[in-house]
Amino acid sequence: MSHPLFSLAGRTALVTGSSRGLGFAIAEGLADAGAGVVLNGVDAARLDASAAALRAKGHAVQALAFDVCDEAAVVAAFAQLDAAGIEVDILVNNAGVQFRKPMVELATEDWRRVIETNLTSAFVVGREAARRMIPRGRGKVINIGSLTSELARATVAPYTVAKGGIKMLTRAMTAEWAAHNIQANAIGPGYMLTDMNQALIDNPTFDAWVKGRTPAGRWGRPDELIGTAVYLASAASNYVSGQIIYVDGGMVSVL
Ligand code: GCO
Repeated sequence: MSHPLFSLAGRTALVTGSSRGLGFAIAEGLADAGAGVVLNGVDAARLDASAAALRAKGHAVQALAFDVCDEAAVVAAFAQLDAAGIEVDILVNNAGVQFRKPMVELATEDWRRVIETNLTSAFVVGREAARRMIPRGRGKVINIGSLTSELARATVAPYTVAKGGIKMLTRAMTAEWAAHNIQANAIGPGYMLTDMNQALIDNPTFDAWVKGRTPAGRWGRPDELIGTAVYLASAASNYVSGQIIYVDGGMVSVL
C-alpha cells in the first residue's frame, strides 16, 4: 500500500517521446500510480502500439503524434487536448535525440537539431503546458536531463550542452512558475539500457567503462526511473522545485 501522497489518481500526464525507452517506462509508471497518460511520439504506428499495451493493463491512454520540434504542431496538440477537455497536470519533457561526433567534424545543422530536440522543445512544450497550469493554480513539470547535465563526455557536445541547459531551464521555470504552485524539477538518468545507447552497450570497451565508472557496477534499467518520476509528479514533492535528481548508480557523485 503506497502512501496517499504518491497517488496520481485524477491527474493526467503528458510524456513527450514516450512510445518507447525511458519515456514509455515513465509513462507506464505514472499510469500504474493512477495517472491518465497522453503518449507522444512522431511514429504514429509505434505510438498506437504503445498506447494499446497500456490500455491492455486497464489504463486511460491518449496517443498524440506530433513533433516537439514543430511549434505549430505543439500548439495544435494542446488545442486538441483543450477541445477534448483533457488537462495536462503533469508534463514530462523526455523527447530527445543523441548524435555522437567530435565537434571539429560536427555540422552546424546537426548541432542545431540536437539543441532543438533536447532543449528548445522542452521550453516550447513547457510554455504551452504552463499557460494552462497557471490559471488552474497547480502543475508539475519534470524535465529529463542526463549525467551530461553535470559532466561532459567527448563526442556528445550538443547533447551535453542541451542537457546542461535542461538543468538551468528547470531553475528558470522554478523562478517564474513556483509562485503559481507549479513545481519544475529534473531527472538525470545515468547510463541506461535503451535503444539510444545500444551501440555503447554492444561495445565491450564502453560497456566495461560504464560498469567500472558506475559505483553500482552496472547499467541502469528504464524502470528504475519510475520511483523518482512518481515522486516528482505527486503531492509528495509539492515543496520541491528547481532540483535535478540523478538516477545514475552513483556515477555523478564519484571520481
Ligand atoms: C553517451 C550516452 C549518454 C547517456 C546518458 C547519460 O553517448 O554518452 O548517450 O549521453 O545516454 O545521457 O546520462
